[in-house]
Amino acid sequence: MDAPLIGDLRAPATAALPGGIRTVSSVCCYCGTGCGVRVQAQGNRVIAVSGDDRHPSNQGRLCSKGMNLADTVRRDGSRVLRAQWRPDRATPRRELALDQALDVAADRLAQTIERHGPDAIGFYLSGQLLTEDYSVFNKLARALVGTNNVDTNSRLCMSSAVAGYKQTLGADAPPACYEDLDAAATVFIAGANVAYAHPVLFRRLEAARQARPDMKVIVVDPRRTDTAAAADLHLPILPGTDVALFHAMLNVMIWEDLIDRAYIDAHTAGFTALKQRVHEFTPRAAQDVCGVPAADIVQAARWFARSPATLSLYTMGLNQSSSGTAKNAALIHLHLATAQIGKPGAGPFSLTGQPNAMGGREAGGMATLLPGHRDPANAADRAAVAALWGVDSLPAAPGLPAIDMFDAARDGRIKLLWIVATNPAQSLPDQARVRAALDKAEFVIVQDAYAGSETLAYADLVLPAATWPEKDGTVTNSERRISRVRAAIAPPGDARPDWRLAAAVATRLAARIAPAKTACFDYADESQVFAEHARTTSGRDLDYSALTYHILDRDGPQQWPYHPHASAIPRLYADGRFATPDGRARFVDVGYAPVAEAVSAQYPLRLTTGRLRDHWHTMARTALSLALTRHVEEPCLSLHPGDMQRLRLADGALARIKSRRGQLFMAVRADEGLKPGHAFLPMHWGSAFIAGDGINALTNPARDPYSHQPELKHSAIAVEAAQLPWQAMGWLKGDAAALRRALSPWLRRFPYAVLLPTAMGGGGLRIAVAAKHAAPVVTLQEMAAALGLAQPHAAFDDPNRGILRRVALDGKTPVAFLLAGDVSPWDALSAWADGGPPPASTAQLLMGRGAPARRARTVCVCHGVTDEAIETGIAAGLDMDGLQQTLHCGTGCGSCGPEIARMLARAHPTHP
Ligand SMILES: Nc1nc2c(c(=O)[nH]1)N[C@H]1C(S)=C(S)[C@@H](COP(=O)(O)OP(=O)(O)OC[C@H]3O[C@@H](n4cnc5c(=O)[nH]c(N)nc54)[C@H](O)[C@@H]3O)O[C@H]1N2
Ligand SMILES: Nc1nc2c(c(=O)[nH]1)N[C@H]1C(S)=C(S)[C@@H](COP(=O)(O)OP(=O)(O)OC[C@H]3O[C@@H](n4cnc5c(=O)[nH]c(N)nc54)[C@H](O)[C@@H]3O)O[C@H]1N2
Ligand code: SF4
Ligand SMILES: [Mo]
Repeated sequence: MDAPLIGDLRAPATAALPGGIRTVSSVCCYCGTGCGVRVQAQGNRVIAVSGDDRHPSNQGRLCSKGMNLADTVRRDGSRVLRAQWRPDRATPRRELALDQALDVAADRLAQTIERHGPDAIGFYLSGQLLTEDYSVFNKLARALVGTNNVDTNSRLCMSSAVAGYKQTLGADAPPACYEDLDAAATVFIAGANVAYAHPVLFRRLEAARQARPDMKVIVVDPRRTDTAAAADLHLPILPGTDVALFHAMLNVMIWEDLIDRAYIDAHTAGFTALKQRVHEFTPRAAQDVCGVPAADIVQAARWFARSPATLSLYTMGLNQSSSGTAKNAALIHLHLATAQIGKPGAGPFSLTGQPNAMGGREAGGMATLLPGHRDPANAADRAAVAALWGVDSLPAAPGLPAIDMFDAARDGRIKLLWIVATNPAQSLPDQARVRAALDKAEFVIVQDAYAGSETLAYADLVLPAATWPEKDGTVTNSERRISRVRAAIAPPGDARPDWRLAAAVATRLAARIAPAKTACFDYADESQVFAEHARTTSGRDLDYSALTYHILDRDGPQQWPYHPHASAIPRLYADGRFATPDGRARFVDVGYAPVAEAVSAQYPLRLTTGRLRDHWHTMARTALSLALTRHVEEPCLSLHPGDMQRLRLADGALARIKSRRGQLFMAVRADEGLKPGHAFLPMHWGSAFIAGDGINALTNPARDPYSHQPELKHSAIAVEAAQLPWQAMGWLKGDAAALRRALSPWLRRFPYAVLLPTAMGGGGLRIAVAAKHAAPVVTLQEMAAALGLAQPHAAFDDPNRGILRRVALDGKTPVAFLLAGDVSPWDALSAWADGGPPPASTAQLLMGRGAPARRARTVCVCHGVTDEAIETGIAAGLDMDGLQQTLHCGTGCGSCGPEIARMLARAHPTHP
């Protein structure tokens, strides 16, 4: 095992001329759209990434994140390069050789199994792993360790979609494909902000609308997102009430005879009971529950049912809910009742979040799944997989889904956690509980690629992982399309592909506990792992047992089910036969249940959380790119302007946000896209970037009874003005990763602190404290020293008032500045540091005189166009074409298009 582990990964997957530039076809490592990319590499550097116009899923398009991928492949201190270990918690971790680290892992696993049994071990994996990674981890957990405790962050993401499909259509298979976006007449988007989260699909939708202007787009989202703003009909529902809305739409369809009785009779079961149930869900009744006008519900039902082809797109607004499975089922019902499925342009299309959450579902990468869409609770399924894996049997005891796995660690049932390619100390709800679990577990292995993750702080053993674009394997995207991911460069340091680390530990563990199983993990390369995995799909609904790397290399990406001599199957269930024993789809008699945590006098606001356009999750990668951090530089809690007024909070003021589980301090921002009583936090900021336990300190771990998915989309909170009158902001030009390391210890010292990685090509820090004088002055001197501002070029100090303002220049441009006490010159200084013109007088600027320039935000990343420039253009009378021609904004990847459209609509309310 040692030879392949150490030796063969240095050569990239494509043939290369020494020293020359080579191009490798691969897939973007972010969202489940699964865009094909061409990676240009030279030596061990990635020099450019562009869209692959031969890839059927994106046809050359990329969004802002994909366009800036090259910028995030860095070696300058952002990566985990060596294994690290601590023999006990009192000792700091030290680096050790990879071989030794693998032995430590095997020893601890063997010990834990011996002392506490296999179910004292939990594997917590990720939808960002490749199918090959999942396969080996899954086999290691179930066939060698002997536990079903192998779950993934897809539990926070796709598990309600899985449960919804299985309950209704019989199998976890999204029936539609991206071509359906071109063919749909009505697109029903529920709980998805496609403009931000699946931008390349949104580009395709925009193009389809342009080609067919009578297409109708309906968006169901409590917030007026850029996606909702572009819709023909926006239903701003109260969070958590989707089931009532969908039931009411079905009620209208039945009442107005818009259902397809022949289809229902021929291809479904269970309609009568559901019909009874939805009887009481009149549009009026739903209006009261959902907060959406009854007339709009009727309109949505008519557009949905009467259109020749209706496609639904849905994601976390449905899935991340204590009734996530019911929401999925209730939406799928609408398709079954109107026969809007199995034909071009139609179907319930769950968009996948992570790049390979689909592959994980296929490979059995969840406690509740086995490879090939099998069920660990089913003895025949277990026996089939055991036979395929060449072992006698698989464990029968149910495995723990994510939240329960961490609860089990917290109460001592799980002793050893192995966490791979996910960052639970930021992304799981109720961080106090999660962090207690990580503290309590006897041994925590964290296998990560980037050095900044919050979870690393809890690791007893760190295993250095290779990451995109250093890994080879396969991923499946939302439309069931399997693509090859190809390495373009070698991993740095001791970093290794995840499956190789798993296989190497497995080999060592087998030698200790089950020598006969050693051979089970003897794979020469990825293609062998894939071949073994593909066999598990044979005869199953997703069958791609005939697919090989060779075919993928020769014929390009392929959709499943894949049969080599049949034509592709772009959409499922065209014949009305579903994946149930009798071939009939099921209507499930589900009721409406409100969110788990109601608002109260003490916690009167409804908090929802979600994504920003240019950040990815806990920002391991996106925080390294200056271009990507410029769209939204600082985290904010968005509130309705009326609520801000009531709470006496101005734009940018600091607030204290509390839930029943935790609190944090954050700046607030008015957002007219929110209804009164609602608040929104981006999910991206954790304790690596802000003071406290991150945004999930607030969120609720209540979960869906079927999918076990937590309700990340709703918690009750209270907001009040923070009593933190003294603020300081500092900035230093330089290497962003090094600055981040230097500045991050400061986060723990203040109630409010935000790190601004990459700000203006350096690193920034904003802090606030309650004390007005003594403590801050000490802090100030320290901060000035840390920023190299002891001898600044220009200074304005007034220690008695706790005010200090300093700038260091290199020639005529700032290289560092510090503002304390009153930070109002920050915007002007940072505009200057961004490359803007120098002020007439630095001294005047530091005294806070002259026009306080607002720091502009980059809307168009491709052409560096700011909101200010766009607003000026709009004020001068430019329309979308004019803005594109003069400023070029929106002419690159197009991700900023919806935002520009919205800015135009705001300026000219009559011309949307
Ligand atoms: N830029 C970017 N793109 C990403 C990601 C990223 O981190 N950044 N992550 C990827 C991943 S893993 C995922 S899972 C997807 C997620 O993709 P999306 O689900 O589209 O994104 P979110 O912002 O999490 O949530 C979508 C919307 O749900 C709404 N919502 C909240 N509560 C409710 C409700 O009760 N009902 C309804 N109908 N809507 C509600 C929110 O207001 C929000 O606008 O994005 C993927 N793409
Ligand atoms: N409040 C709130 N919380 C949420 C959500 C929400 O909407 N609201 N959304 C949830 C959803 S849908 C998701 S998917 C999760 C995502 O949450 P996480 O999975 O925790 O987020 P990431 O930042 O993607 O974490 C990936 C980690 O893997 C590391 N990594 C990157 N590439 C590799 C690799 O190839 N190998 C290894 N071993 N490591 C690698 C990165 O450095 C990073 O630490 O967050 C969930 N949490
Ligand atoms: S839409 Fe953007 S983030 Fe998603 S796969 Fe395509 S380029 Fe990557
Ligand atoms: Mo996700």
